[in-house]
Amino acid sequence: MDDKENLPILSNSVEQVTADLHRHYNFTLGRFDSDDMNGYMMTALALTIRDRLMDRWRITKLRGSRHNVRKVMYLSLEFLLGRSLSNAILNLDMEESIRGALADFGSKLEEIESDEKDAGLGNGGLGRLAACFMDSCATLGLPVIGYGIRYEYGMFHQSFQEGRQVEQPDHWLIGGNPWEIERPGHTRRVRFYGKTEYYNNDSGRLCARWINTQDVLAVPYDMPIPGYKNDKVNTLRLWKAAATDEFNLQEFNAGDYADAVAEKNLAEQITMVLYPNDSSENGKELRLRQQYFLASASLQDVIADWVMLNGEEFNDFDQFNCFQLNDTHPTLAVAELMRLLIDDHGIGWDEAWRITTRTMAYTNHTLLPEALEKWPVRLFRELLPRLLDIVFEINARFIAEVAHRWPGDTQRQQRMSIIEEGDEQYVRMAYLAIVGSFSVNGVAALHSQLLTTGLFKDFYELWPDKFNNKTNGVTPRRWLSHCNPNLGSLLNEAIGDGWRTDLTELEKLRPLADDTEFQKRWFDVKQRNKLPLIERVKDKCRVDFSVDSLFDVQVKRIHEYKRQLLNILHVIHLYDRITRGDTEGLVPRSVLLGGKAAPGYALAKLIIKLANNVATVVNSDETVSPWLKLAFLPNYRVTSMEVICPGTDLSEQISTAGKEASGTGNMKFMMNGALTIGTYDGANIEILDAVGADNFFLFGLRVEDIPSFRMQHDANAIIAEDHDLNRVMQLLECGHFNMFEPGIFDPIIQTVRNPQDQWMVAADFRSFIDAQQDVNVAYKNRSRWVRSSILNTAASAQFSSDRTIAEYARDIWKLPL
Ligand code: 26Q
Repeated sequence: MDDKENLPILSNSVEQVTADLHRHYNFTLGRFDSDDMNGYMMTALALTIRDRLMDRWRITKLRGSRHNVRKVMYLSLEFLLGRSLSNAILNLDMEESIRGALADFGSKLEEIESDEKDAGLGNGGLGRLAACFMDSCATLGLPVIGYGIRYEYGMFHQSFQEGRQVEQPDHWLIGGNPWEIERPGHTRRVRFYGKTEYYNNDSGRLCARWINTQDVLAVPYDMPIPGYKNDKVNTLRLWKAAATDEFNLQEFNAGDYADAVAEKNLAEQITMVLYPNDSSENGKELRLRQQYFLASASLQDVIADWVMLNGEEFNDFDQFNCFQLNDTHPTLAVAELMRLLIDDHGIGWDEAWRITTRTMAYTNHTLLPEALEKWPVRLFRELLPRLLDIVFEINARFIAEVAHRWPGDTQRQQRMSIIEEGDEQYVRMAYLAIVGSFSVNGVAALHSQLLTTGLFKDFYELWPDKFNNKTNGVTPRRWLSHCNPNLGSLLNEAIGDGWRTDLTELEKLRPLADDTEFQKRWFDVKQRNKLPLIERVKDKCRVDFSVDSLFDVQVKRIHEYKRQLLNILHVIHLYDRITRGDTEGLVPRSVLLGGKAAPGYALAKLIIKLANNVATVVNSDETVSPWLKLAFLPNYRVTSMEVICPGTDLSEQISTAGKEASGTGNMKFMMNGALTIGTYDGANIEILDAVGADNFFLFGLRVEDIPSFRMQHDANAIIAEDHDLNRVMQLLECGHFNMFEPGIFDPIIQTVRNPQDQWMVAADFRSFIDAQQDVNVAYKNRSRWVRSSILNTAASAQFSSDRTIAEYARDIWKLPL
């Protein structure tokens, strides 16, 4: 080790941390008074911690950039980081000294932490998964760099007006982001529009170049990703768009100075806002610009580093570089790497294709056919003409391969073509990703299996070895250590603290599940964890949850396939029972919903309105509210989940079978000792296998049952024959929850009654109600419930993202662990 690699490491003594806090507060931030101290104190504290990350960061980078180190680039349009302060404190083991230093200012750590805004650079599961993966990569000491976009506005802020969702912009960078480091020296240039020109190079070879382009600069901002107590700090590089200096020189010279400067906005628009849609928003040009901007800037970055170390020798580029594509969103990277190798580095097609297809790996996150991304060729041609040439060439060669393998099967050629034909041509991004990658993975066992038998069957027949499964996971640092310190202490006392880095240690809990003394302590922790959640619900929803009730929670994006509606129907059913006086054996229940609807998704927004209206009726009825409460928590985000999952008894994972690729909230709840009521879908299946059927409430149709069930049953007959469902529908249809807003819920009623209802709400109602009755019975037997709760945590080890990342490293990335 040379001395550049010695860690000077700033001291973590209370004295040194106090001095640094003072220095940053007074000098870096220029604060002399103590008005509005907390906001600035948060920044001063973040800078104090960042100082301690710097040398570890520099050394991690130095080691990762040597020429014989294989590295991975995780490309994602979303990184849903949430807050970073508490995570850094945990991973650097600084809590004690910081608490000591803050005492000097008369501040409390909890209050300062709450001043940090969430980095909401993602929609939901896919974005949060990227963040958990970054944490695990750093903790496992793997050379993985995240590449994403520095959106000026993250996921919108949600509030309710008369029960309806209202969206407000999330200007999260206001007040500054103390974690990011701007690196203007690594700025890249990304091209748009223009056309392809062919020319003969010096050796007479026909070459292509992309001319008359309108360029945008990509400026990187690096965020540190600290590993857990291992002195490693990885990098998340987020790109911001900036205008080039020559931007609209013409107008500028014509004297339209102000107009020319205003035009800069056009370039800077690219990274202005996150698309708040968690299924594809088709055909929006700005979105395609974002995708290419990320792909091109990131690839240029990696190639520039490569050339610096290796010169123009790309032969073994694939041995040292791997790009993981987080869904199809960054898939233009396939065509862009081809372009860079061929046009800018003079490599022939076959060699460029060999390098590309040994470098790219693709993760799929959806089974909904309507969510598969496709782009109109017309738009693609205009924005990225040179890329389209390359996509067409990739497709021509690929179709020739298909024709060779299945001679005469023209239908198959059409089915598999990267270009969808029809009135309008489209580029099918998933097919481009599969053709251009050496690995294609799903995110849970069922999902990966359904990809090979359904959506991507043809491709599986051609290349069975490309396909694999990597069941998702979540980081136990944030989702157990940080969010649930009460449980953490109990675990430490019971089984030692090895679980913090090796979650399989949780298995040691199993023998304690029947220990009544331990059960009592476990129960006490859960009850204590309900208190902050009760406060939050009271504060944000004006609803009082009783600590003695069963906490029944469904938090996730609002989607028909996730079936929040089924949950609401259950609440209406309980309400109906209670108002009829049928409360015998009933356990008091507090039902919590949370989640955002895409602003353009009318039915999802109406489901929110229904939930809020039902809540008003249920909570204001004095005969009902001792038994049942319903609240919809506004602005659900990463930080809310940190309060919610430790206090939850029952986790609702009730998607229509075959629709939820994996789910990751289900794992966070399980780790924190919630029991799951769930369908046979996504990672629920693996949770059920791990914990056993006695400790899981399974209900509903299975994927394989759905087609034949649909042939034989229709929703209206089911409703007519099911007394309870019939009453629920009557309450909805008579306007009981919308007395002064007649007819507003008709679209919801229609979906439940629709014989073609894709989401099978009526079909699964009876089974769901029965499973909820089992939950009720189970909760009354405290010892049995707590035993199950302990066993859930004990069996949750496999849902650590450390396990997931170890599998990516071994099977796809070929990184030594
Ligand atoms: C695409 C094109 C244009 C605009 C938006 C989008 C877009 C953005 C986000 C499409 C999809 C998403 C997000 C999808 C997502 O979060 N999927 C979830 O991924 C999780 C992690 O694998 C799984 O656990 C969930 O089951 C899956 O729904």
